[in-house]
Amino acid sequence: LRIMLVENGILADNANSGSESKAVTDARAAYQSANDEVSTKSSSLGDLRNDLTKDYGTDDIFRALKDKCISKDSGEYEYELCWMGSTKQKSKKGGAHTGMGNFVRFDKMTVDEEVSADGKGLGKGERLVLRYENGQNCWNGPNRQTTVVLACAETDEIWKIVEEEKCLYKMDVGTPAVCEGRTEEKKAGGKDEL
Ligand code: MAN
Repeated sequence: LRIMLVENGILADNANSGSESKAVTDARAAYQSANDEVSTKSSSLGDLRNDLTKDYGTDDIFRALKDKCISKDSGEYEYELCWMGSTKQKSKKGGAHTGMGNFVRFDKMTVDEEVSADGKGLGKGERLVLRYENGQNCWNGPNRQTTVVLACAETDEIWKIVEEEKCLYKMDVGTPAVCEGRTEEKKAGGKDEL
C-alpha cells in the first residue's frame, strides 16, 4: 500500500530517511542541467555581442572569411594566412610553427606593382591592408609582424611572401572580398543592365 501511495504521489517517499527521493534527485539534476545550459548560452551570447563590436570591413565582408585559412609553399617554409586570425610560418623540416602576428586592424597602402598575365599581382593604386602584429618574438629583432596587402581576384590566394626586414613579412594576397563595384552597383540600382 505504501509503494502505491508513493507512486501516486500521495505519500512522500521517505523510507530511507536522510536520503532524498528519486523525484527530488531527478528534479535537482534537471535544474542543474537547465542551469548549465543557461550559463553556456549566456557566455556564447557575450562572445557574439563582443564580436558584433569588431571591425570586419566594408559591409562586414571579412566576417564571411573569418576562421578560413589559405597557405602557400615558399622555399623552406609553408606560410599560412587565417583571415582575421593569425599568420604562420611552418618549416618544411618540421618543428614548431612560428607565429607571424595576429590581426589587429585594417589599413591602406598605395602600391605600384606588376600584374602577371594571369591577373595575379597587386597592380597600381590604393589597396586594403590587414595588419597582423605581436607574433613570435624574433631573436635580436621585433616581434614578428605581417602586412597583408589585398587585391581583387577570383579566388582567395597568397601570391607572394617576402621578409622585407628581419621578422617583418609582407604577403600579397588576392581575394574577391576587395573587388570593387559591389556597393556602387547596389546603390545605382542595376546600372549594369542600363
Ligand atoms: C627564423 C624565420 C626567419 C627569421 C629568423 C630570425 O629562421 O622565422 O624568417 O628571419 O627566424 O631569426
